[in-house]
Amino acid sequence: MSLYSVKMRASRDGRHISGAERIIPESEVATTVQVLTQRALAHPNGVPDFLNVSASEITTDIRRVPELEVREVPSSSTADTRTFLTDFLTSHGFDARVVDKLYSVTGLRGAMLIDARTGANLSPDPTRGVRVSAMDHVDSTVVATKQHFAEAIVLASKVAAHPNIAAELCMSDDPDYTTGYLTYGGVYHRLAHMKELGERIGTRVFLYDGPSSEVAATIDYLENTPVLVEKQ
Ligand code: WAQ
Ligand code: MG
Repeated sequence: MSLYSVKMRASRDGRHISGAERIIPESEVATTVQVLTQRALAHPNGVPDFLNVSASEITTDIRRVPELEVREVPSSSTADTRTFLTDFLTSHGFDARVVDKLYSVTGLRGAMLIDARTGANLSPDPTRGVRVSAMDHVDSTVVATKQHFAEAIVLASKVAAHPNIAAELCMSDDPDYTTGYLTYGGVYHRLAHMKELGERIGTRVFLYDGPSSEVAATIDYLENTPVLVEKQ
């Protein structure tokens, strides 16, 4: 049976509210479209004035990539987490000002693609960001509510599988979800207290470390190459 890539995104006044990505068999398209539509209409960030759900048959090869290893990082406050991020980036040769970007940008439907060496924004449209799509876990199931961790590890594993992406930082923009992550070197560092409960900030940063001639191909992989994530 053919597989479909299903995408949902919802916004109000051009500002991102929610989105989701799935790869599912044809027999699950109808249910998935309905479930994701309901999810978009019941999001804590507000009721959308624009909602798009699409399903397209996958006609190219699907890549399988390994699920990242998860490591829980102890933290008892947002100050702790910010210190961990700054120290980690600095000690791995990145510019720690990336952390300030994570805490100051909100409302993109994609991620900021930032040059890991210069800090320059490489996103073709910085107001939109780069939206990773066409991915799922090999063992996923259709569920009505958002599964923050399960969905994040799929996105992070697809992104980290590209050799030109050195690291990713993520803070949920959902006001009731304060756990975020930093990926680097095949590890998903899970961070409690990424922000204070109730805050409406949140974004993603991908650190690009590769030839400038390969930026477009890397974005094409992130947006379009169908990927299934599997546990090792
Ligand atoms: N591609 C690129 N960027 C995205 C995508 C995507 N498909 N989906 C979301 N973003 C960006 C966008 O800027 C959002 O505003 C931001 O990320 C946050 O998205 O281990 O829920 O869906 O428990 O709110 C992390 C789980 C959950 C941590 C992250 O992000 C854990 C989350 P949200
Ligand atoms: Mg969100």
